[in-house]
Amino acid sequence: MIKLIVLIVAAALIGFIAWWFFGKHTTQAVDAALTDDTQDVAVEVSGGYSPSTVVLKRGVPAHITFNRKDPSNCLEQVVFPDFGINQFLPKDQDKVIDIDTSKAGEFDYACGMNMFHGKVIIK
Ligand SMILES: [Cu+2]
Repeated sequence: MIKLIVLIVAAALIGFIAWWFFGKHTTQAVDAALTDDTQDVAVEVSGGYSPSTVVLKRGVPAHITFNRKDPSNCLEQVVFPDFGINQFLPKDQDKVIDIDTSKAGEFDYACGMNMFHGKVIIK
């Protein structure tokens, strides 16, 4: 009987954790604001990337404006390995990064030490 209760509690806990992570991922995707020939989205860097996922439209030149509020030197660099981008983010300043949207897909980016992660979805 005790084993059954432990099993049920464990299953409920796993379910909760899965829901927590899944829920977080879906709410944090933000579409870029689209004008005639460009699209823009802002990402705040503070203990991670917010929003952590941005959605861009394929074929439209895109700019992601990073603004780093975080004083740690961990997040002062942003690396997009798929695009060959490795940029320094000055603190409390907008840093615009151009993204090549010619190819659709999901592209991860990270801080210089690969500890914090964000994602760009081009579709
Ligand atoms: Cu880091």
